[in-house]
Amino acid sequence: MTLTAAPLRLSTTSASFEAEFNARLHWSADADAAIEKVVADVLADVQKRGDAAVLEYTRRFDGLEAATVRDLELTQADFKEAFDSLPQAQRDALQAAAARVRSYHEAQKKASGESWTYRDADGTLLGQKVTPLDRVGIYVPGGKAAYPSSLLMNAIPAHVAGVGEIIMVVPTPAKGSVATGGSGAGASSKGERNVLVLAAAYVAGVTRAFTIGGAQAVAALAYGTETIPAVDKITGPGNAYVAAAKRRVFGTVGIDMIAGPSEILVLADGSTPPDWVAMDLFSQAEHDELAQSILLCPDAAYIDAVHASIDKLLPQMPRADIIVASLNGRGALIQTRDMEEACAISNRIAPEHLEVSSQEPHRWEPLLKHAGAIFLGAFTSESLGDYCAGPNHVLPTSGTARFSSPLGVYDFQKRSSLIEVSAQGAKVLGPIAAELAYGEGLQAHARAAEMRLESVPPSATE
Ligand code: HSO
Ligand code: ZN
Repeated sequence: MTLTAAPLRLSTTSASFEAEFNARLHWSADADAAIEKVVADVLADVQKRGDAAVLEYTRRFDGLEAATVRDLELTQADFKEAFDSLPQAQRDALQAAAARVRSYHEAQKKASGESWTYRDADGTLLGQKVTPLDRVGIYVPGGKAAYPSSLLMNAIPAHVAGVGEIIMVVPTPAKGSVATGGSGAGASSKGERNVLVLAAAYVAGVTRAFTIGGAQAVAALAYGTETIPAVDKITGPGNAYVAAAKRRVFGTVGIDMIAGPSEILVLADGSTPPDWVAMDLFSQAEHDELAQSILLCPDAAYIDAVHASIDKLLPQMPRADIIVASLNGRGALIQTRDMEEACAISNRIAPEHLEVSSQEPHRWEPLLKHAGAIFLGAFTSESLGDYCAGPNHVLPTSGTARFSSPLGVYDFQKRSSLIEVSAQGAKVLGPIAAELAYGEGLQAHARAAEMRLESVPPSATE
């Protein structure tokens, strides 16, 4: 069977544009009642029974047989061994990527992650103290979406922020396992380990790691067990069970975001080789059947050329079936009246990744407001950002770039306000506070403020 890519072709001048555009763009990750039920039970059970429940679910879902949770813990020696086992080129690439991601996040910390104070006219000191989280958990999916690059993107900003301990969880299902429960004799506590993930853990400086996954791993990190320490925040992508579990433990711990399928939007003025654009569209389409790849361009002949490139390049792609499902399901090639209109539509979509594939990227960039990451110029392929440009590849999806930001150092920090009022300052603030407190009927608040006005400083009373 030959695969044919048939992404929706639209023009903003057509009468049906709005209806077709809205139908194609819509994405809803509605909660699945069956998943919610399983996850709620797993969370409650791990909270109640700790290690014993983690062992039981790991046996049931991953087919891993372990007597204790300690048997599921990876060591620094495991990380080092994985790293050392890689070919030199892969080790070098991991380290080069990590170094660039580190320096980007160090710059981010300098620009917006430092404490500050100032004194107002009464000598009152005001400010903000920035502190890192003590301990975070990073979820790394097993299976087809196990991306070592994502581990770097989560762990490095945590490290740069100064997080004390980074606990990784990564499911390692038993070799050839099915979710039927442990078979007893012969079963092992060692599942299919992803060497690149362990090597990335070495490079990124993960503190401890457990080969557990699913809702049980999220529960263990959120509530803590006898062996697994409770963390303050859980980050990292996962399947529908992991996403549901993260939503539910939010409040007990912080979470990063609930990521939807990958998205790329290419805004093209027709000057980039069409093959490049076709491959960039493929690069997100190959992640997932539900990924979204969109081209916006004012030039119909150029859109035809990109479509021809898609047809030409598709047969070479090992993941052609995923690419076709994604392009045909959620992809679109949209002809706009001009580049200004293309920018306006891009803002409506608020894509995760936005490529400005133009000779004049800086002309259009000021018009672009909503996007997780903006890639300027024909040489900036989105894939460079996924691995090694430096900025984080954990980005807001599904239009959430309208109100949220890439994962960053700030996600692993928190802020405390600092206030130091002088005797002089108390005289100014006291009456204001007292007035408002009486208005709210809160006498103690008012009196606490007024006492500072009446009294001499404590050091003067013997
Ligand atoms: N593009 C993905 C991240 C990734 N790409 C990992 C390759 N590996 C985030 O949307
Ligand atoms: Zn990617």
